[in-house]
Amino acid sequence: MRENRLKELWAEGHPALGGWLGIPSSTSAEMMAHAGFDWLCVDMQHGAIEYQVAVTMLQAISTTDTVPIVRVPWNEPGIIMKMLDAGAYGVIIPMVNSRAEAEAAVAACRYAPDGIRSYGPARAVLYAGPDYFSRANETVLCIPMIETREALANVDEIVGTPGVDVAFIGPSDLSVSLGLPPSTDQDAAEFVSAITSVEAACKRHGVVAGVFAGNATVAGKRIEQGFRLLEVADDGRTMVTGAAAALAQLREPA
Ligand code: 3PY
Ligand code: MG
Repeated sequence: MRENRLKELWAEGHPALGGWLGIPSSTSAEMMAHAGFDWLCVDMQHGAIEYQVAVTMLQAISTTDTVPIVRVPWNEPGIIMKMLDAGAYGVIIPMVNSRAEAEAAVAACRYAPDGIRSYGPARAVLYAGPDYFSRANETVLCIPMIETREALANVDEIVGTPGVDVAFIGPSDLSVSLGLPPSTDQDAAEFVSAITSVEAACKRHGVVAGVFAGNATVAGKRIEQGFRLLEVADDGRTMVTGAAAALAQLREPA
């Protein structure tokens, strides 16, 4: 079975730098993959991506060594299993708030006896190899998101759930849940301590800490704080920022 390169990076002590895909296009997914990210996430929660185009995006990512990850719309076993069958090497699961919800997320990602995943890895065998079934449980990543006040209160129970590989902070939802404006980074004491407490819980349980950073500056800060799975850039914002900068260079300031 094709190895999961993210696990190799972590074993060597490196952070894994990722991109986020919200544009429903195999073309832009292929371009982002060729930019050299360690991983890319096809975001089926927010943005405009449905199942069929998500599959073509996973196929596009497969033209490179970039590890394909999917964020599913919700902690629901049907879509988790379907995206793993489509070849995702990890699933990011929004709004996991308790031990029971973390256990359900893990169960959906694992074949028996570790879980309840149904067998039928239609595209996954093509991407991973014919021995997919025997190695999938140890290879695909289960990545619950910590992004509410409730999840913070239960962080040890969630992060310590057997089978959780990474705890991934959604800083915008976390901010909103804490009564703050949505942001990937801010100075409010409650936000700062939430970030450090999730990282500390990950360290206690030997789990990788991940975070949506939003840009390279915040990603660099999070790496210093101990995070090892980092979203660094997304397709839409990268495109618009580059286009706007080119125009600004030529237009008179208003
Ligand atoms: C959040 O910041 O809440 C996220 O889910 C990142 O996409
Ligand atoms: Mg979120």
